[in-house]
Amino acid sequence: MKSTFEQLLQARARRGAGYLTLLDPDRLAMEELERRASICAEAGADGILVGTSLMLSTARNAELFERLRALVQIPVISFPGDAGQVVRTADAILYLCMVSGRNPELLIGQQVRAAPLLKEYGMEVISTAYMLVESGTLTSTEFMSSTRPIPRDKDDIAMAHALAAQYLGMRLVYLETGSGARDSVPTPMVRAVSRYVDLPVIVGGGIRDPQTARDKVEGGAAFVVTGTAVENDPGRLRELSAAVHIAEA
Ligand code: 1GP
Repeated sequence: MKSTFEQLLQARARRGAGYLTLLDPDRLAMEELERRASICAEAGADGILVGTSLMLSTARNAELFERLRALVQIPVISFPGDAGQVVRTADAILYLCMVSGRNPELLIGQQVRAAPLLKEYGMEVISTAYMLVESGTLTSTEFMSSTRPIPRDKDDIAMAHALAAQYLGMRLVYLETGSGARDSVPTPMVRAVSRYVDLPVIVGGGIRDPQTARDKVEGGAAFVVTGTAVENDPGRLRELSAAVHIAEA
């Protein structure tokens, strides 16, 4: 049985890049979240992330993972805003370290709280360098993390953070402008970081149309994430998926 990380890397190798969709456990009714997850899977997503900057209900969160795993064949992966979102019912967890910021709680504090639980649950842990980039608006991610994002035109800063993460042994770099962001991560920054480090780069935040998604892949993104589009425009997910899966075009 392949690990979730291996499945994701295989999807990327086979399809040119991987497409991940994000569900916020609090934003929609449970049945609607299930419906959206099915649409994501049918549209060709390679995995579903579940998480939020500020979670309103732990019980709903745990139930959602169980329900989605029973419903779809693709991995259902925890993308937690903090240790309170850790569940035993995920296929894997993106173990996020917010390397772009200097908030010790998000660099090591929350990870220490989560670690014993993850061991107890036997969870697959995917160590991920989470990097917040200026988005044009104040996103929940920026507000809740109490960190400053990387300036949009400072590719060198992004590159150095990503390389530090690689040397620290992390396995993924996540370039993020935040859910609902006005602007996505600049493609030149995606390109600069992807070329500079050996780690696969995930890009998310503010990606609402196929052309923008394709731009990130052409810039070197290994995975593209959309969240708001799943909520607001589920009819578009097939197009988004096709745009990301560049090897299938
Ligand atoms: C996940 O922030 C993304 O990293 C999702 O962003 O909701 O803007 O697609 P959107």
